[in-house]
Amino acid sequence: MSEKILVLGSNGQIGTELVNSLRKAYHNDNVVACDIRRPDYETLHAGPFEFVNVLDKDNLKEIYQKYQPTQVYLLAALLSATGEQNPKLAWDLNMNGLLNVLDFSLAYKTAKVYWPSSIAVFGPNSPKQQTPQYCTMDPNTVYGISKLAGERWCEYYHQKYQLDVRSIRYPGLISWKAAPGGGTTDYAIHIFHEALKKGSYSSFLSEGTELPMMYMDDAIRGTIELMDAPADKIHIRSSYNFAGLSFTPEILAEEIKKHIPHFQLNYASHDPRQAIADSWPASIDDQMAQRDWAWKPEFDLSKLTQDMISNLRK
Ligand code: AKB
Repeated sequence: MSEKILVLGSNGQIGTELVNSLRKAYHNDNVVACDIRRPDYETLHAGPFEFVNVLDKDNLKEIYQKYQPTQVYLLAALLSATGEQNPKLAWDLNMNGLLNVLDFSLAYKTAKVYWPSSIAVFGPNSPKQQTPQYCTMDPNTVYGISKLAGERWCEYYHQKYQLDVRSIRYPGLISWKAAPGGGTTDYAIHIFHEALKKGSYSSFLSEGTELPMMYMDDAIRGTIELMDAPADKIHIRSSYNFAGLSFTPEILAEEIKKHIPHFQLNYASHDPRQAIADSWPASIDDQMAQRDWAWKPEFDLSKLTQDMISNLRK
């Protein structure tokens, strides 16, 4: 069967790279980039693009009718830091966007749906180190609350209606192609840009703040591997824990210094993102992703740093 894939929220940090990878795998014409904003020139001219607002049911219906998608990736969301600035909008977009897509995917018999969750589903009472798949979850950001509720909806649609919906709890994603979208982990991207531009960076997260992170190449490969896995291997229909590496700002700075010896890291005081980071895990136990679909990251800190710096220098 030939695939027709919709990527909703295609202009963001993940969407930009996911569309490229899916177009390589499934041919440009079969992957429809969809966003409320016009994409960059390359994405726009490489394959189909549609203006889509996931909160507009008429708009979504038109797109499902036109393309009859076999796979839908829903990436449109407000992240942790921007979500705190506009909690009601974050809830509306993250929750009603998901419910709309789950409903239309059922109605139009979409074979597979992908929706990202996040380490933000964990909270201050979740275990900090090697946070397991199942444990206390008490998120205290609207983003985390919407992701946890979304996970429950995904499992519900799978159990009640047999919708093949799959999901990953992303850690902070590090990439150079597209700008990050208002998250708590964004310091780990800004630091590279500022190191190259100014030779110094003032981190909004404090020394010792250890968070789970992953290079975008690993995240995209893992996402496509999960979507390609046979349905009977997918035992978790809420969302999979998914690990790459963990580091603190000072550990990352030491690695950057190997390439930019004069680089200096400073710390800004009193940033609201610190409280969010403090409520999140430091590292993640992803043994279920390893077991079910053979997940294995390829980028350690040294490889990630080298790749970021060489690409940003170009
Ligand atoms: C954020 O910081 O909000 C995101 C995430 C971890 O989901 N990068």
